[in-house]
Amino acid sequence: MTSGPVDPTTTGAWGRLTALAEAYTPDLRSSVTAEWVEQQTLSAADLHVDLSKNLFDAEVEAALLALADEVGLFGHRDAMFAGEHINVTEDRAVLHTALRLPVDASLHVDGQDVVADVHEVLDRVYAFAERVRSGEWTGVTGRRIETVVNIGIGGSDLGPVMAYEALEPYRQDGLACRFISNIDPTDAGQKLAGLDPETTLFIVSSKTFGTLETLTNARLCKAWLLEHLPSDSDPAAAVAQHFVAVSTALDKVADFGIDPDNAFGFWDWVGGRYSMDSAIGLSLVIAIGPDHFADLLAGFHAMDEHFRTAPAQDNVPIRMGLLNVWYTNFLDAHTHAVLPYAQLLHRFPAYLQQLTMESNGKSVRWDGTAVGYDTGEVFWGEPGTNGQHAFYQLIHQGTRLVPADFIAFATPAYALKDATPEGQSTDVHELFLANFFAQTQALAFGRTADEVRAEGVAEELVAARTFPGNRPTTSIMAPALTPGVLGQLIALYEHITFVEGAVWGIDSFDQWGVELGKQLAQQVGPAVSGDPDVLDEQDPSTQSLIGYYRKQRR
Ligand code: G6Q
Repeated sequence: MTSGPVDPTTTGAWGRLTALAEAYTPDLRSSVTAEWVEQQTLSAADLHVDLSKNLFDAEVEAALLALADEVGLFGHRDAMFAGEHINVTEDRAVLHTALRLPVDASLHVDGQDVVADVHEVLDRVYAFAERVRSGEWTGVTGRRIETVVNIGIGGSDLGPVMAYEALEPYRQDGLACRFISNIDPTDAGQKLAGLDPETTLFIVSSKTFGTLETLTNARLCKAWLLEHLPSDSDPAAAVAQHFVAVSTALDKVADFGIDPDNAFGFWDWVGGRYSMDSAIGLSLVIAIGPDHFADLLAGFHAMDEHFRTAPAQDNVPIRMGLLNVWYTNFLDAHTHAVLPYAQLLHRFPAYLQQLTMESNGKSVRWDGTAVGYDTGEVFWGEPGTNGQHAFYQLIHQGTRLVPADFIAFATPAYALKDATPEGQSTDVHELFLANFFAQTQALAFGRTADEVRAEGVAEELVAARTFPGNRPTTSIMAPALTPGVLGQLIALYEHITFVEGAVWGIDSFDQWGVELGKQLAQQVGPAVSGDPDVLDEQDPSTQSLIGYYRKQRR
């Protein structure tokens, strides 16, 4: 990286977008024509993406694409794929895309053959997973593993949990995963309850192997294991058979007592929140098997290739990322909803919260200069139709603009028929999808006062029952929620996040706020335990809160 980031507000395109936003009066009822829908429906691998019900027109689209060009988005994208150190504040390459390169690809970065390194670890992960799945790998008493417990937090937890839930139909029977992340002792207490130590395998997943939560939970689990195994079990053999680790700090793994032969590495060029397709996915590989995990990686790679090579106008991550910039910086949106019509994706919004908000929650550009514009929307969501009975009211009729992504699949994981009392049989997935289609329709086109009156609604209720419409949505559909499609969806949002960060000129790959949190807890800890000197060093509010805690604690 030779020159500094472009301040996007100094570009010609930014000025044009400002003027276009001032003059823009959306009317989706008239602008969503068949021709517009055809133009604005894009494909990326297996994803079918309809952008037509967003708030933009051809001029806005052209100005957004010009903005991408003027801020150097395309060069920045190519620099990421080539392994340049675009994570400037940590002086690191950003190469999660290398985790899913096929074995015959070629990429050398900082003197290392990255593809060979990735596949060497992947082969070990697959071989280990097969041993667990087949029952060849046993616990110390010779019984096969039935439960895998992943101990990790943040990027070492959210991806594996989300994908484990999403790919439930692909799991091996008789082999379940549990995930311990929180240092709230309730988490370990609940997840260990009912487990048989003889058939439990723990995976300690931590990039740094220095995270307080994970190391504390790992010690709790080790103590629990040794306490509950038959008393004649050899402790060292028990740890060796029941604990493995995933980390970039293999020396610290050995210090913990885990055999380095049972540790799986990755590299500092994989950010935590971008790591679920590295060895951090070990629990998932054991659950769904190497073949399905390979399909997941192929899905990621297909989206990478689309992002890397598709012309900007047809490039789904570029178009969606630029629309998010338009909403954030020109139409004053502050949040972005992701609404999967797929119960199996119930942890997807939580996963995206970390991906997007940890990446783009920054207020200086990568050279340290302050941004003079908003960055990083608040991402949130829940599966439909549950959300419809909760917060959709605000999206339909509230005062705030909430752009939303709706996600649905043509074929369901479970095909169930409902037999009505009248003897009719209904495909429940069609009832479900009818909601998906109807919601984006209602959000876009609303219901005018005249339409409400025509239904015979009393005049004094017409205003409350009128829907303004022009609420923007993107519809993302795919044939089914397969491992490959899940990989495509995750990579889509990784690259949307990249596009937004590139326009804003920020470093989307550091997380100094997270690091601060890790330090602060260590600093306050002794005060909580009653150290008067450390308590004295705290601010008055913290002293008072700790005082309350110490009086109330039973
Ligand atoms: C991710 C973040 C953060 C991280 C966790 C766990 O990008 O840096 O969520 O993943 O703090 O860190 P370790 O994997 O090092 O334990």
